[in-house]
Amino acid sequence: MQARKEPLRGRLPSAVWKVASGSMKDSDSEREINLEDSTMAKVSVVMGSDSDMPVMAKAVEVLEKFGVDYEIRIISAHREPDIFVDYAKTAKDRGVQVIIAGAGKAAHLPGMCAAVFEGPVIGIPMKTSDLGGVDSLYSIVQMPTGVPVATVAINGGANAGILAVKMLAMTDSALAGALHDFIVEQKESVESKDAKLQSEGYHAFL
Ligand code: AIR
Repeated sequence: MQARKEPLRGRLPSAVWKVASGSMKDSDSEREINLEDSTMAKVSVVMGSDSDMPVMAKAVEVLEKFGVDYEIRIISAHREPDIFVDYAKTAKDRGVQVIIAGAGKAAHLPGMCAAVFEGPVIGIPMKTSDLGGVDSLYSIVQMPTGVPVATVAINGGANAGILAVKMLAMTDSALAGALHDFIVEQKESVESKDAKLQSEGYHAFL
C-alpha cells in the first residue's frame, strides 16, 4: 500500500475497508474475504511501462486526495502475459473494485483487464511519439460488445482517477460527500476567475 497525504475525507486509509468486522464468503469463489484487512486495495492502478508513470501519477494523486486505498503496478500484457493473467485473475481477491489501466501504442492492457476482471475498467490511452496517442486511443476504446472499457482522453490520468472515485462513491456516502465538495470547489474556482476577468480585464491573466 502506498503512503498518502491527508485525504479529503479526513479518515485513516485503512478505515476504507473496515465496513464490517470479521469475514464473509465471496459468493462466486467461496473464498474467505477478511474485511479487517487494511492491505486490500479498492482501486488497482496498472500501467504497461514505467514510461507511463507521469500520466498514471495523475490518477494516483486523485485517489490519494480522496483517501481511496489503491495498489499500483507495472505489468506488460505483451512482455509478461503470465504475470498479467495472474494479476487480473486475482484482482477481485485483493479487494479491487475498479481497475485503472494505462498503456500506449498497441495498448491491449486495459482491454485484457476487462476480459479477465469482472468489475469496471477505466482505460487511459498514452500519448505516443509516432502516432500521437491515437494508436493507444483506438486500441483501448474500440472494444467488442460485452467487454467495455471506460476510456478517458489521451493522457487523461486525472479524469481516470475522478471517474474511479465517482464509481466508488455510488456505495460510499463519505466519499460521495467529498466528491460533492470537490465539484463545488471546482465550480467556485471558475466563478472567481470570471469575476477577476470582469473586474480587472484579460490583461490580469497574461
Ligand atoms: N506497452 C508495454 N507493453 C505493451 C504495451 N503496449 C506500452 C506501454 C508504453 C509503450 O508500450 O504502456 O506506453 C512503450 O513502452 P516502453 O517500455 O517501450 O517505454
